[in-house]
Amino acid sequence: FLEEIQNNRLKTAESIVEFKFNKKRIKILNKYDEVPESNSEGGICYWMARDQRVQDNWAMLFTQKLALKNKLPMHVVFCLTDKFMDATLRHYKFMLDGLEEVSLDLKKLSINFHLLIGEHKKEIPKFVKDFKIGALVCDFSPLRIHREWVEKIKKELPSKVPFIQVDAHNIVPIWIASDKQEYAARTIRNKINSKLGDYLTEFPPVIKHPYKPEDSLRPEPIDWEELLESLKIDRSVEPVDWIKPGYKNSIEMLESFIMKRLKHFGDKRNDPTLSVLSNLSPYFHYGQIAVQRSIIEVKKYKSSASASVDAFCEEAIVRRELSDNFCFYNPNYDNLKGITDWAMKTLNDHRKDKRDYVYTRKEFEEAKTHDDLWNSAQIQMTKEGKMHGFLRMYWAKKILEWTASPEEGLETAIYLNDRFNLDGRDPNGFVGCMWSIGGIHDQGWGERKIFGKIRFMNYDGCKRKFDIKKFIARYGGV
Ligand code: FAD
Ligand code: FO1
Repeated sequence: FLEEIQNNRLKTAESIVEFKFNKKRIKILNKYDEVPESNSEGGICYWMARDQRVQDNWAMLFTQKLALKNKLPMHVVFCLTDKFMDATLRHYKFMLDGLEEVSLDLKKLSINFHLLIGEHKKEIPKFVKDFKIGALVCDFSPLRIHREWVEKIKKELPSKVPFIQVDAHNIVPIWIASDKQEYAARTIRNKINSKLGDYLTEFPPVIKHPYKPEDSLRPEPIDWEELLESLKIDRSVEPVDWIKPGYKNSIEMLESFIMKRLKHFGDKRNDPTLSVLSNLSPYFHYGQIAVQRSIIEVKKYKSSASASVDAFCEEAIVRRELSDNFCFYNPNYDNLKGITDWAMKTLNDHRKDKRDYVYTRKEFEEAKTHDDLWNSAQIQMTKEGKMHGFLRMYWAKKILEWTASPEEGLETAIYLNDRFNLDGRDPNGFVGCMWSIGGIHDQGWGERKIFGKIRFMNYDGCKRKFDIKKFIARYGGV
């Protein structure tokens, strides 16, 4: 797969210079859009954050395009902070192992990789000044932490340095897909699918960079082991070993999905006792593989597995880009102020309903509820770092039912999801929890205790869908 993909990139274009880069993927964040002649000798810099990969990365490609055009060197910087949304050892290990591969891949392409440690708002502008950077490129995330980084860096940048943002995560750039918060998948689906002809293209290759910086500007060698040791992070959540981080492993996971699981995806993706899912979400979250790459490759099997290919595209394009849309246009994407009026009203109408069970966060975390299926799903998440997608809905909805208030329910679901799922701290996660508990992107249903009109799910419903005894036996959530 790796060679075949690289060959297809080379067939598309020898390099980004010949490739017609779609300018709608970029947004000029300050008032300059040309690289100034003077004081740019240090080169062009890509500040990498969400899309942690070399190839198939529009932000990386735009950086190289600018550097080649201006005959300048190219730098990539990543700023590491140990205060990232309570991420634990499990998450930092997965991410740093992937970044180590990025640094090695960039070295082979004569592109410098610098790992900065500290606050983004200080370290990035400092790097731009110290290295006489002529233009700064960044990638895109709708989350407030990233948007604050961008805003603060923009204020600190030397005035002449252009600051350009590229949406390297979504296939249809977020600002092209829609200019407002969408109501549901059905209202964004056509807005995205009708533009795939323009945006779902092959990628040109990132090539060996011909312009080298002066020797004094060489990056420091990185001791990755020592780096992980030095982080002040919560080490009580262990790394998992069933999924290996990094670009090469993500392509292998894509290949195994296509070869072994895709054909059942269409009709079996909601059965947690079967191994049918792509298992790509951890790689998507850290940007170690491009969603666009996975779609290009999966679509090649349209003729032999049409329903599965359509289902995968619906999830990985429409549902995922709907999540980015929600987080981008709704500042309250992770709290109940962000849900619709009908949903808030219905939850308020049932705020005083008697809860048959109420659990503490610790009891939830330790899978100590009365429900063996819920406990098994929790154990799958804490042990494997990835709960099956179908069970995440049931799991979150039960937390609404077994906490004293919807606010506490939502906070608990987001906390546990982000603490244990490798793919946590992601727009999909906030939207997944807000859909389950706050009914976003959903309609109202028959009114019931506690839930009001929020879609209800229960044990018997799961029993009808899959062999819950088999799942419970596997995870022992008695
Ligand atoms: P596959 O079924 O193979 O799907 C492939 C890709 O499609 C996924 O990687 C994802 O990018 C996208 N996708 C699939 N289902 C959804 C969905 N419901 N919404 C948005 N995109 C989707 N996803 C995360 O990435 N991080 C999270 O923290 C997260 N938390 C969730 C919490 C709850 C309560 C719910 C209901 C869903 C959550 N999801 C989250 C969405 C979904 O469950 C996961 O994306 C999916 O299970 C990841 O596994 P996979 O890649 O093997 O899935
Ligand atoms: N991005 C960073 O730029 N620096 C970090 O230190 C960092 C840590 C981190 C830990 C867990 C995790 O799930 C993601 C993390 N990210 C980090 C990546 C983050 O997803 C992107 O920066 C996004 O742009 C933020 O939305």
